[in-house]
Amino acid sequence: MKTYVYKRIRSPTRTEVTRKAHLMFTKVLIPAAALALLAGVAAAETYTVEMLNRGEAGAMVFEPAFLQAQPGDTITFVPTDRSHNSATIGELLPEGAEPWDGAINEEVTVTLTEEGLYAYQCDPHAAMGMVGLIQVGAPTNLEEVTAAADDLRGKAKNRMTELLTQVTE
Ligand SMILES: [Cu+2]
Repeated sequence: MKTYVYKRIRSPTRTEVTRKAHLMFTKVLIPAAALALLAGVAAAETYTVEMLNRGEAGAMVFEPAFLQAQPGDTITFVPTDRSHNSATIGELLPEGAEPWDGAINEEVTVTLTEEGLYAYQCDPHAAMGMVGLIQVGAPTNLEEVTAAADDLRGKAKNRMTELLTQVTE
């Protein structure tokens, strides 16, 4: 007598279905989320500010002297011409923000994480008006910087006052 062996074709059990969904989650969805996160980080902008003997605004300038950025953006100050530096002015930066103090002829790169205004200058040429302003997000310290701009020496006062008019609330 012949015996037939039937191979049972079974439908997936509940555990298998759950397992498949789990694999889908770990193999597809988590990497997708990670990529989206990475894309968010990569979206941070990088700006370049040149230090010049002469620019569109006249002699001894940062160009652009006013910059609007977002938290996490990076700014590089490039010593295109010699004998300049970039350094924050006293306390004229947002609370909790890191000051910077570049040496003469030094290329400085800063990542700005705190919202507010960052006022900076070139030490040897500040009185000639070589100052700059960066707005990161909302101008949280606008009052302080506006009040302090009055105390700046020489042409620095005029230029900083002009830069402050470009701040948007
Ligand atoms: Cu300078």
